[in-house]
Amino acid sequence: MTSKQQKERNQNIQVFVRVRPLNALEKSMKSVNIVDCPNNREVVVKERPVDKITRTFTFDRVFGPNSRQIDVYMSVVHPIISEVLAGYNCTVFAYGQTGTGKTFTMEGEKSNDVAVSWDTDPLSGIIPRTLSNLFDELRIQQVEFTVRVSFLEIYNEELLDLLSPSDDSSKLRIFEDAAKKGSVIIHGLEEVTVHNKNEVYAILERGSFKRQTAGTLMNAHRSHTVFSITVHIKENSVDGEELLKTGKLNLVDLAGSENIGRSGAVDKRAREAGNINQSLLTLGRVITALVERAPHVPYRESKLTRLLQDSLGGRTKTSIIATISPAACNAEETLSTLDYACRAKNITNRPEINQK
Ligand code: ADP
Ligand code: ZZD
Repeated sequence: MTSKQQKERNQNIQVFVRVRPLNALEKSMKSVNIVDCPNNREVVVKERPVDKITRTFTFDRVFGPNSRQIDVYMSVVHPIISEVLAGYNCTVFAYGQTGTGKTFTMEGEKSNDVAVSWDTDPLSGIIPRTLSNLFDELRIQQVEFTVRVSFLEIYNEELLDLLSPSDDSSKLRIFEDAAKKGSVIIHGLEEVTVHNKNEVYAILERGSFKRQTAGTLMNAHRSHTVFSITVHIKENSVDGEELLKTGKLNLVDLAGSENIGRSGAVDKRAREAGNINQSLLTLGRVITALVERAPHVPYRESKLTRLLQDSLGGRTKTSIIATISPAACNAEETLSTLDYACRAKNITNRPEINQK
């Protein structure tokens, strides 16, 4: 392969920003809006409104406070569905301060109106939309397929299986996949086969219910959730040969990024309070090592980065959605998130189709 071809296969991580609307708390504090989205690629932060100092950041796409769930889905995830069906592995991360809309974006919420079904709910987020859209696409393509999903929580470097009927997650273990460099297998993880769209909602409900019941022990702000969808497709080529393709999509809702300072180090107060999130910290270090092209990348130092190693500098197509608040009172965290997201634009992956 020529070096030009090699370069062509390299693909930067795609980075998106979503700004949520000013919320009631911020309004009651009389905190003003300091974030402006002049067009769909730029976000401008009034760092010090008094002396008109602003900072401008550019991304693959910026979603303003009036953006809808469907807008984010159509720009970020819809194009990925065909990649997954072609046999690529893809990952979408949500990164940002607690309360800025990571879960709203990745999962969504249910409208109060009971007449609205989950797959037409305007508030439904990326996970339900992806499953609904995936089954539509598979039906159109008229191929033989299987869809499997898993739903995992990482809290304090422990794994919790959100789809397992058992309360015991101690049997979950991460193994390197000998057949595929950079990818891992989680032994004991429940992989639920979803036969059609009608089965989706009950499975999501089960996962979110289990998380809530475990949630009394776990701090939602500090846990990461990974929802994975694996699609196996059997196709007959023109000359009658059987073709097997596998694609996977990981949808990752990261723990709140507060406490991780702008330099990527843990904030001093957080450290003293024992609020060190090993997985989030290591994610930052992995990104730093990759953008600086350091010889050693510390993937093995946390559960999250071990699980998602292939998404960071590997063979997966990766996107990040950074979520921010528009309020002056959150300026520090907002700038920190935007700096982090900007740095991540420099990571390159070399996506490859899974062959059989
Ligand atoms: P996070 O997961 O980042 O902690 P959440 O998704 O829980 O944040 O969002 C915090 C609150 O803000 C929720 O009440 C949610 O409904 C609201 N919210 C978040 N993003 C948006 C948005 N883009 N539009 C409207 N409301 C939003
Ligand atoms: N964000 C909600 C779940 C939560 O924090 O519990 S919203 C979406 C993805 C994965 C799991 C659940 C959901 C969610 C839901 C809520 C309640 C019961 C079942 C599912 C949802 C919301 C809108 C459309 C479909 C699924």
